[in-house]
Amino acid sequence: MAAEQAQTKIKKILIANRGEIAVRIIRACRDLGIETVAIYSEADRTSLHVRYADEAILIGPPRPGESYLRIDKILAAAKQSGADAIHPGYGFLSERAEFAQAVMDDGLIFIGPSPHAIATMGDKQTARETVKRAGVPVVPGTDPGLRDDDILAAAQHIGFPVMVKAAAGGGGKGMRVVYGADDLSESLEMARREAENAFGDGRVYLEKLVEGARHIEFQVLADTHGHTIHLGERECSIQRRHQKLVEEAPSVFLDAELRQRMGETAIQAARSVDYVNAGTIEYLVDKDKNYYFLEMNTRLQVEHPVTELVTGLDLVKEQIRIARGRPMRMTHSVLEPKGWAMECRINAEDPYNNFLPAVGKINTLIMPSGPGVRGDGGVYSGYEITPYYDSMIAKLICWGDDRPEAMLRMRSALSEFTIMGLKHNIPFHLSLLNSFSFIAGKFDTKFVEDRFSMTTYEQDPSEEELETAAIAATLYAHRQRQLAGQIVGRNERDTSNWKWLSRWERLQR
Ligand code: MV4
Repeated sequence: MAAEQAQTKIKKILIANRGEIAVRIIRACRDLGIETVAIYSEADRTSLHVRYADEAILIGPPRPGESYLRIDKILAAAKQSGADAIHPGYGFLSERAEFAQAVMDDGLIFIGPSPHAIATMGDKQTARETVKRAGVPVVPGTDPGLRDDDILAAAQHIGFPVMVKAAAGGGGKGMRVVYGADDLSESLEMARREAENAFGDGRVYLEKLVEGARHIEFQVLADTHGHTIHLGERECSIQRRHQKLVEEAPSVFLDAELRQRMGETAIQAARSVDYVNAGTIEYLVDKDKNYYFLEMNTRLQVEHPVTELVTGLDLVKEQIRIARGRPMRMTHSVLEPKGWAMECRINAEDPYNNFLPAVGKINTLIMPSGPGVRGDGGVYSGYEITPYYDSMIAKLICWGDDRPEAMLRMRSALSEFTIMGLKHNIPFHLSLLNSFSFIAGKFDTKFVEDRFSMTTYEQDPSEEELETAAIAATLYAHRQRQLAGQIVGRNERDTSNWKWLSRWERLQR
């Protein structure tokens, strides 16, 4: 996008999305005095985004392919309503270059990056090449399209274990770990076939396997006046099958020096595609704190509120400001995050039954509140959860002065949160917050799948875990003393690790 682009008026925004993110965008528009147009499918007639927008247009049947993914219907709704800009939210069409292009071709403003940036970062291989050229560290590996004997030579040079990845892949699809030369050719064969079936593109390449890694991402923001800044990191390692469950900011794993380096690298990566608007640079960070670029997400993310709570910014308002061609208000890349924020994704799924998605009516919904507690939701008492869309129905985001306070507020808020009528994952979050490893900040992307159980207490934390947990406990006990007379966790009937930790702390003095 040209830096000298004229400032543009935005009076009415069409939100090409549904649920909590559509509601979130409507709220930012209200602050800015911008009118809103919701689109909805037949399954969403009674959804909150429809009720909250100034106008709402029915665009088709429940299935996304017939409604929220229909570019033609969305553009027709924009024309009908006289909207001058479209916000895509996340998911659906948000990372489709042809959608961004079609919006612009119709003379509308796409609130997001250029089609070129979306397309470049959407292909893993071009993304890897582009950021590598800009000096961004990527995992050691090969180019795609090599012959098997060249790949074998490369694997031996890199060292096993290696990972075979699909060039067109992403989000964990078409990946395969190879532990030795004997398994390589068979794995390549299978990966190519899988990639051909899934993406119509069978190109694969190798990377060194990064083991025990954390997933840490940096929020970036860039305007059309040449300013690119980062807003610090989000720790996203608590996930299951590539679905994030908890995110926090900052990450316990980064110190100021590493944060500085990773932040500057994130800015370089964004600049390498002349990025404009809000985006995220995803990194893998290994045990030795080496970091590698993984992907760039060219959209606003689900977990953006944790960054908002530690920076005090409204990222959706910043996105709109940038789309209007206005310069950013904060042009310094050094923005000290304040305190700690944590987000739990509240999903309609059964954590006791392999996280099976749940459908049905929410009979009763009580959202928690209180100091430092934010609930971003798209549902209400009486709302019917259908099988057509994502199982995430709300996000609970808590802020505290430090990590223990953020966790305490989260525990308290989760215990108030009431959803009746269908299965949900609040019990998962409560037991996670009671886990020594989680309290101690000792986890990686394999933690939930490999080492966490909702039904077994971690009775024997390692010395290292105990030590870190004890530091958390010390801060916790300190806060308890500050709040003299106030009873924390009254409703908690179990012998929670938090209580245990505070007893342990008292024994120390
Ligand atoms: C990796 C990796 C280890 N080594 N690449 C998963 C999703 C895709 N975007 C990249 N992914 C990974 N790539 C190398 N060379 C481990 C993962 C990975 C992962 C990454 C981020 C968040 C969660 C993950 C869960 C499993 C595996």
